[in-house]
Amino acid sequence: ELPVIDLSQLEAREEEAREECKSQIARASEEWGFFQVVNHGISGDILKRLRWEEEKAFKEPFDVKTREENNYFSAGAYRWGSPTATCIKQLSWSEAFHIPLTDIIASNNNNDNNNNNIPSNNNTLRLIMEHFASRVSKLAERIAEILAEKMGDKSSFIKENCLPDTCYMRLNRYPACPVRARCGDEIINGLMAHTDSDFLTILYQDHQVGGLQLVKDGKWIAVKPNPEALIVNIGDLFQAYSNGLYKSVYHRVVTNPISERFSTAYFFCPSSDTVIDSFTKPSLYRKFNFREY
Ligand code: AKG
Repeated sequence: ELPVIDLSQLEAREEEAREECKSQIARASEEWGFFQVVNHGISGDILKRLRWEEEKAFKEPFDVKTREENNYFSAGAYRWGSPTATCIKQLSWSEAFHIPLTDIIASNNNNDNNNNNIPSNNNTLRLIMEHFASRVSKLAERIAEILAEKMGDKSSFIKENCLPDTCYMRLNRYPACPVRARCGDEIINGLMAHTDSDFLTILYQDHQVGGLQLVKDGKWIAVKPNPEALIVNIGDLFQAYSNGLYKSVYHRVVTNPISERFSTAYFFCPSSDTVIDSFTKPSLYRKFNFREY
């Protein structure tokens, strides 16, 4: 079973309990690349309201979601299917709003919206997203800080580079998929197998409808929905920064024939021109500057 870590232990009076909690986080990141956290400090009320608003946004007609001038967020946030898929294996049976955090923060702090082209409809969704983002970004920072500390990194590299204006949120909806189409051994996925390219991701997944699976010891394992928990996973950049210590593992979402499913992901990442150098040497990875390519 995917480890469940009680974050209230980080505030425990005994240092031993605090250190044990940090060790659990590091161990899970090494062995699984994924873990669940409970007592994470984000209230059930915020999560419930977020889900409610998210459902409402996805229920809008397709032409409203795709119309740029009438979108919830800036142009291009709404995505559906897999435009480049050439076979079932590459298809994602889902729709999403992929939103830079700057869209959420800027639009709410700027009532007349003069600085950007974000329309002012649906402020409740953006407001609740801002509440969620402000809390979840602190949680991401804290977990990253613990992981850095556990690998002996005393620098402030992650903190300096993963800022609210470089992070993203993604709202996902997976419609029920009654078709069990096949492509060789593959069936239709809600989200095709992938690793995340960020430092780390915090995911609020559906309380009832499962579907998230991850690779552990070469096998796909299903993550059971836990209403109390948020899911944390290591991204490619943390794997590179930790020189392979923490694992960025493949995960996917399988479809459900009867029920739709929702999830919300927070991607904790630096800007795309940040060069990641591994903390220990020799480095397993080549330094890569996106700007030079
Ligand atoms: C993503 O948005 O990258 C995910 O992996 C979402 C996973 C989920 O919906 O459970």
